[in-house]
Amino acid sequence: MTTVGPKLSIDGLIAELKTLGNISEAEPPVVTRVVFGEADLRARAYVKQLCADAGLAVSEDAIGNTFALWEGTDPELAPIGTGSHIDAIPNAGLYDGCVGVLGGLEAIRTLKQLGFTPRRSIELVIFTAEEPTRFGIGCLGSRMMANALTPEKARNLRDKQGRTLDELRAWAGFEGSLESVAMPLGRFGGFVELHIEQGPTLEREGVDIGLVTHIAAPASLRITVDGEGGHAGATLMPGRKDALTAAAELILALEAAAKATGAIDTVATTGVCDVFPGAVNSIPSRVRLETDIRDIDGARRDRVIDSLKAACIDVESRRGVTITLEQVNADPPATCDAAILAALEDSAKAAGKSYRKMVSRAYHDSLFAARIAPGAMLFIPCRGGVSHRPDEYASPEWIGAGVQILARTLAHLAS
Ligand code: HGY
Ligand code: MN
Ligand code: MN
Repeated sequence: MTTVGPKLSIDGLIAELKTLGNISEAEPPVVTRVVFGEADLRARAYVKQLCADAGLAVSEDAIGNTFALWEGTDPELAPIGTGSHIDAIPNAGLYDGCVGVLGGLEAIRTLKQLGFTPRRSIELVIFTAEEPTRFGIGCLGSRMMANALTPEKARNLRDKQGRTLDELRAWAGFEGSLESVAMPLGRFGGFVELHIEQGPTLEREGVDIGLVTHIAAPASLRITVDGEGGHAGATLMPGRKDALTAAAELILALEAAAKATGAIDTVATTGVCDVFPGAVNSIPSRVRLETDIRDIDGARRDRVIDSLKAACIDVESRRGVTITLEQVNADPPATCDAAILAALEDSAKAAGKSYRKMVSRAYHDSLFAARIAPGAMLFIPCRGGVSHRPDEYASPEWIGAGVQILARTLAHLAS
């Protein structure tokens, strides 16, 4: 039995994580749960029921950010928030996001079981669409809560089938004006997100808890390359305008630009490459790329973006193709709140857990929650640092330690 602090078991939490993981568009153990899809709705219903069973008041906003409130004795004070996301990219695992949502719920249940009474309310948040799969932009729910994406721009978001955010949210049952999603500064008295590290450091060093000081600055750009296409056999090589070989040059140029900064914190990936018409005997006439560029130093990341833009101009003129580039987002990095980090550090010490400070190379909803509240994150190890894969794994011991530190910290902040 894995316990949280004084003889409290998290076996129920481990079972809930497995149940949630089975709510998937793919065959378990593969987790695919794209926002506003059928599996997403079933997962939301499951988690909302767990929150209601725990005696929390559940509500949703116009795009499906979900709130589960444990009212404190002084409800006028801004609540202490915790939470994360339950949507999952294709071919993902059980723990990314879900540890922060179900672990946050477990921390609340543990505090209730121990007879703690919060002065400030404690609010569990399930952010809509942390993953960029559906609309190409990450942290949609928290981004709009922080007013970092206006309703006007949000209305223009479409998925690959051309369906708009409004169409999809209405289908999922979320009504109300997009203008109602934005929250004022101070909406939360503090925000703490529990998440798996999605990297190898904690496990490799044998450290129980990561205290996140900074969250890397993510940027995403869409590139469309238009060539001429044609018959693969009858079109001679001279004069071809092959969209895919042109795109291949851009993919390699992006990789080279990220490596050229010389900083280990600069990363760049071309994760999506759609080829049209996609027939073996037809020269590609159009290619759509989606690129992901990150760094904990925003200016250094932007220099990589500039190199990519320069490569687009060079390839376009040399190959006679037409290249259009759309910057989907280029967010600043977040600095976590020192007082909340200190509270997390005190909790780790009190629980006798080892910890270290670190940056988050993945982005999280805390990147935007930090714009409306003092916030910080705590990481637990994940096996081999693996994430965004079905073999993603966090042990009950690691999860138990994270829930215990979270519970202690929430109790401290809500007192
Ligand atoms: O891509 C990320 O960093 C996050 O897991 N969505
Ligand atoms: Mn993720
Ligand atoms: Mn995540």
